Amino acid sequence: MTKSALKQLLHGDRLATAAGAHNPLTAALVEEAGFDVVWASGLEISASMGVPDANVLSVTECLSTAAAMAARVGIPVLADCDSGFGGITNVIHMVQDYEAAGIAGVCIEDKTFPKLNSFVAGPQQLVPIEDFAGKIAAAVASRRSADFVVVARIEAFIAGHGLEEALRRARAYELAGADALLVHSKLAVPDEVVAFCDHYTGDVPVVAVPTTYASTTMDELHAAGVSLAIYANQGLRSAIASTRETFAAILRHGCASAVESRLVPLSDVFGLQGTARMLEAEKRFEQVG
Ligand code: SPV
Ligand code: MG
Repeated sequence: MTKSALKQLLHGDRLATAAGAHNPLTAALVEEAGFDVVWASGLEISASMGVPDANVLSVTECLSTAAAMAARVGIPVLADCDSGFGGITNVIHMVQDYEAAGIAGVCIEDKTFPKLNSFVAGPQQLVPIEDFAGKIAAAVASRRSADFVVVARIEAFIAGHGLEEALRRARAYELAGADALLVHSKLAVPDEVVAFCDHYTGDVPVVAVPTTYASTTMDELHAAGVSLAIYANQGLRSAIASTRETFAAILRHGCASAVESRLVPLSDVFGLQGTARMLEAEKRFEQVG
């Protein structure tokens, strides 16, 4: 798949799906499972480094992780770039670097820098509409190819504003050239996202992250008008649950045999690492000389 695949997926007839990843291995699992897109999740990447999702990691760390994922998978990688790692100049360099690294697109959100994960309790700070529209325009103007996707993420609902504010921001970001609008919500029901889709009259595809409204189905999201659903952190959370159980069981039983039946065999790990491919290449090229 090429980079333009992400744009095609956003404009396709069916709901496109993405899942969160934090390294090339988890990106490979996203691809293997059959998702269309890897979401290089800021939450997952920062959690995997044991730090808060609050711009503690630098743009260089986030970029190198997303680039390593893009190098490993054949499906597009959409990189979560928080609020753009600073101001307009940061956004310009960010877009150039992410595009050069083979990443299919970036998503930036209309929060202040440093950002705070949307689900952390407490106030969330938005930047003025014009400021963020400027960042979107800068991102769009800085890409080399129109295939590189710029997603504008609206945090109005997360920050406690209503539909009018979300729609006002949607119009401004669309006008600034956004390729898609991610409308985020932390409700346990999809009502904000559905209301947004019902009242949004623009032309840009809508992206949703059904983390808290987890029982909303893909069919329901598609019927509401969502083009891309991002399952942003379920992989990480299942890994934490499973690793915890495994480690506790080893200590409880005093040996690892008790957990063996629920582990993947090492051959599975070797497969994900491309070991057979490596051995085959060594055999082929050793005989050249
Ligand atoms: C992420 O995966 O880092 C996201 C989605 O931005 S959320 O955590 O829901 O904010
Ligand atoms: Mg994030």
